[in-house]
Amino acid sequence: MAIDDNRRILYPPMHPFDDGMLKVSDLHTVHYEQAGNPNGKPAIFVHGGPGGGIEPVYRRFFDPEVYRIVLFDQRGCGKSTPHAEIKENTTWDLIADMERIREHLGLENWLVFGGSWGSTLALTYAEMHPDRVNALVLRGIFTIRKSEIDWFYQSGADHIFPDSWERYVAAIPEEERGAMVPAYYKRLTSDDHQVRMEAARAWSGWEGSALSLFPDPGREARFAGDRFAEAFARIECHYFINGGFFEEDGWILKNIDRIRHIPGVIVQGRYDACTPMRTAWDLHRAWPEADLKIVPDAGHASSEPGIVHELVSATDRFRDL
Ligand code: STX
Repeated sequence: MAIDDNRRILYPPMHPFDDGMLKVSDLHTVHYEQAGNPNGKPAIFVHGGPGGGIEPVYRRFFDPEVYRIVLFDQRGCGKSTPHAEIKENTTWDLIADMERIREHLGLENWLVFGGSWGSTLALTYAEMHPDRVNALVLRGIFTIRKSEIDWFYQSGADHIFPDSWERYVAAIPEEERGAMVPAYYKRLTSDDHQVRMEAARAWSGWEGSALSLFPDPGREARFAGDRFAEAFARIECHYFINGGFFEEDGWILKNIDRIRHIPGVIVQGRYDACTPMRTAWDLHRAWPEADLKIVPDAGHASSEPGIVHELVSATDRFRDL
């Protein structure tokens, strides 16, 4: 298969026209921003991790003349407060926050866009509130099943990235390596700040090293930076040890009938080592009406050229919906 050199690229950088903080509980305040056309078609960007926060580049998956782009930092990360807080922080809290943001902005429904953990949360949100979703654009599909967590944090991805894996396991004593997520959880929730931060840097550095087809040293360094790492590692590990707070492993796929009528695009990198294509394929089998776009020369990251092409093509395609 030839690589298409007429690939779509991101829209130009843009500034938000609105930036706000919404108090969602006694403990948590969530940061959101809006960019693009204030009277445009609403779209919400759901970031990954959980605990990854938003970046200015995420605005650029949408045509700013067409879309009213809403982005938010999920509980405990980005500019949301308190930073790295895992209390009152579950999938169901985040879904309630999305509804709070939608109501706060006076929006009836929106396009929901999410990659990786963002696809997990976008799918769950849609299954809980199908009437609020007019289209789904999903990338790097992750449904937080035990098998998916095991692949990246216990055994699987180490066969592809044994070099960075070595640094990930080095933070845990040998006798605890049979259960890496619980071993990390213990350290990430330690009262000792230094223990917490060492674990956070190792956990996040591992994930940052394994996301794209070609290495991106800048990303690995940013992931291992203290502020990002603390929220990302603590919140991810908290969600994973709790199975995403679902009553049943595989809940998202089992409830797919709730959303099969919604127009959807599934974008998946063939060489995604973080959320391997198995899950996108399972989703495609369960939801054949959605359009599956397999990118032959990409890993996990939303920044990979073939992934950008498919994501921008998808938001363009849904602009008249
Ligand atoms: N975690 C995958 C995920 O959602 C299982 C993810 N990994 N890195 C990211 O998200 C960001 C690049 C968004 C931080």
